[in-house]
Amino acid sequence: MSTVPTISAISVPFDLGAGRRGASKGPKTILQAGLLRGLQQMGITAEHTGEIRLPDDQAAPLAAEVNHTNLKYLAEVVEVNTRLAKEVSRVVQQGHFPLILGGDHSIAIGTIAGLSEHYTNLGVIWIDAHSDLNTAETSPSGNIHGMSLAVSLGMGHPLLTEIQHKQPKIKPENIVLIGSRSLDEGEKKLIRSLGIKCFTMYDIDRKGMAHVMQEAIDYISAKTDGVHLSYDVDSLDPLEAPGTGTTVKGGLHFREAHLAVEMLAEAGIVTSAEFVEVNPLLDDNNKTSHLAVGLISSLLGKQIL
Ligand code: Z70
Ligand code: MN
Ligand code: MN
Ligand code: MN
Repeated sequence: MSTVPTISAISVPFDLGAGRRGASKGPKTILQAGLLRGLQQMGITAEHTGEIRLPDDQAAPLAAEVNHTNLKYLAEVVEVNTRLAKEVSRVVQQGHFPLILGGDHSIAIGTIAGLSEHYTNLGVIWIDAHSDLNTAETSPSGNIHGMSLAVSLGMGHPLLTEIQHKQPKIKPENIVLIGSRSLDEGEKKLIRSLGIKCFTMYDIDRKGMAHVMQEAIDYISAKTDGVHLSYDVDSLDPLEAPGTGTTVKGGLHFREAHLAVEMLAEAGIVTSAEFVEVNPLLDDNNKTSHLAVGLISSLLGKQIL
């Protein structure tokens, strides 16, 4: 018997937070790659609670009201994340483990908003080539998937930071960034000024992934009452994960990416997770969707022997 709680997978087929379309097809291909069957074979009870959908008719009035900002698709991002926050909160209330399948990384706004209702010191492990710490003022693109961590810290448009009312949702000292290698100037300033723990690719090469993960686990488990893993597949090297919208070379190898989640499984600290930015339109034979299934399985306890 597994000690893992019941997993409630939530699909978020949304990609308007990203610069290119296709991540909305991620949840379906991850499920088609055999996610639930694989978890059930591990002895885990896993269910799919359904999709968070964006109604085309409801976003329009809000869009008219906010279209003066340089935040692309703000109204749609607000709508989908408001719905996601409620669903994530419901799943936690039920005592299940929320497993969110993206979708672009803007959906971390709703995930973390929903989680924050249940934790006073939520830890966040953010595995990503990027830090997603831009605001409207620092963003080079206007794409909200590059702002989701800043929003969760209470920085950004009030329509985003006030989802689920409590703001900020997380504290800078409860965040760990892992795999960073493409940071904008404003993001670097913020990481330094807030003292956010950041393990860049330099640190991973210098110390090794096992060392970095142990430091990250010790750092975050000392002061948090829950840990959310936000896993952007563009943290991996493009050779391993070609199916994502913003590939950055020099990323995590297959083995490092798996070791990270295997060590988290061993530590037993993760209370929720999301896997984002899988873009099947850019993929090679669903390689990236299968990779995501492997990472999720390892996170939830799958071992080699
Ligand atoms: C850049 C921006 C980003 C993901 C790209 C890129 C952000 N820093 N995030 N892909 N997942 O536009 O803000
Ligand atoms: Mn139940
Ligand atoms: Mn990201
Ligand atoms: Mn990224």
